[in-house]
Amino acid sequence: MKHPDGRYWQPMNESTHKGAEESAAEKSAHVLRTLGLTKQDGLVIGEGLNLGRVSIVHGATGEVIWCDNSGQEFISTCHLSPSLDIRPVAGDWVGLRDGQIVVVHPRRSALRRPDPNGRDIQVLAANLDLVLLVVPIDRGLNVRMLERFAIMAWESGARPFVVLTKSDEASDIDASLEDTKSAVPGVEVLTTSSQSGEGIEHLRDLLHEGVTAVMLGASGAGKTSLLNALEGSEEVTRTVNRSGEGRHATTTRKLYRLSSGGVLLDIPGIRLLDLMVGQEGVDETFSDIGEIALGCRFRDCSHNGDLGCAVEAAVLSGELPARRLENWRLIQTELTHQEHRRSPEEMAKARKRSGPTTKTGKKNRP
Ligand SMILES: Nc1nc2c(ncn2[C@@H]2O[C@H](COP(=O)(O)OP(=O)(O)O)[C@@H](O)[C@H]2O)c(=O)[nH]1
Ligand SMILES: [Mg+2]
Ligand SMILES: [Zn+2]
Repeated sequence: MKHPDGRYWQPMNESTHKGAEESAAEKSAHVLRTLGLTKQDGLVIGEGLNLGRVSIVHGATGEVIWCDNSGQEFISTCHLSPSLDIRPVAGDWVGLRDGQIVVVHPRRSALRRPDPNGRDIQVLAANLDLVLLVVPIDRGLNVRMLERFAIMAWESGARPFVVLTKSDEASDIDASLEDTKSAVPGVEVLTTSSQSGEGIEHLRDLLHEGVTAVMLGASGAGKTSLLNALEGSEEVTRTVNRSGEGRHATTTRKLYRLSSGGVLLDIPGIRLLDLMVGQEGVDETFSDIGEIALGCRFRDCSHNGDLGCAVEAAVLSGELPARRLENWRLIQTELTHQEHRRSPEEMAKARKRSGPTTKTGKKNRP
């Protein structure tokens, strides 16, 4: 993204680069990288603005971690300019002028859920790379919940990744892994335990610099424990930047800079009712059904008593578990309900305002 007014920070200037002191541009770039800025964010807007990332928004103010022209980092509570046409959320990149959020940068992905009234869409977090689907397996896998988390993740435009938790208390890990693979085909899976430390190192590798992630999981799934396991031992030996300040000294309530370099945005625990259903997310999550459906006689086959239905034939032959088709039907019904509650015009407007969906996110597919 190019903008005539120039960049947030200037490209490194040769003479300052040669100097012994870290240039302001380098400092800013460093701070913004620790906040998760990547090339995909296309960080360009008008002059006289400072770039920052939103940690949390309360009413008419937002907490923003930002950088001034000298490359110094600040955390400020900023008013939302009345001229904003979009309400910023955690993870948004914003332009600040005189302590006010005056620009919300276009989002490259956004996690959404239906508003309590069911008519609007609430954006939970923006500019994500990774949505960790945090699901416990101490009492076996809740397949329906995982499917629904996956749909919501695919709808966000970010990459879903399954984190199975509490493996230390699971009686049959292999069965849960199998269930996961059939519930969300093609999505990567990691088994973890915050108790034994299993999978934690892998999770750290995943959450490296430049990656912004959220944990999508029910209350009690083990999200806070994972965060503690991730940070626990590393906190002590965390890297210190050249100015001598701890890189991760600043942890705000909703935006965590992990010792592994990535950024974790804290979102509320999700209940099944909150789940946002969208056709693209359903198609991605049920890609196995989609593939079999290519063999249905009619393109608009509803896989429900239709003539020449390959999906129902696959259930009869045992190729497709009956439960899988049942879940797909339930979700299709729910999708119709959600869409009826919102007018199509509202849906289109909300999408346009709140960022792209899987259409643009497909390139992130693992
Ligand atoms: N055995 C076991 N218990 C865990 C593990 N992770 C979390 N728990 C327990 O599960 C409960 C909920 O964990 P918490 O991290 O608070 O879940 P959150 O609501 O998703 O943040 C707590 O009692 C934890 O001690 C784990 O890996 N193994
Ligand atoms: Mg928690
Ligand atoms: Zn069919």
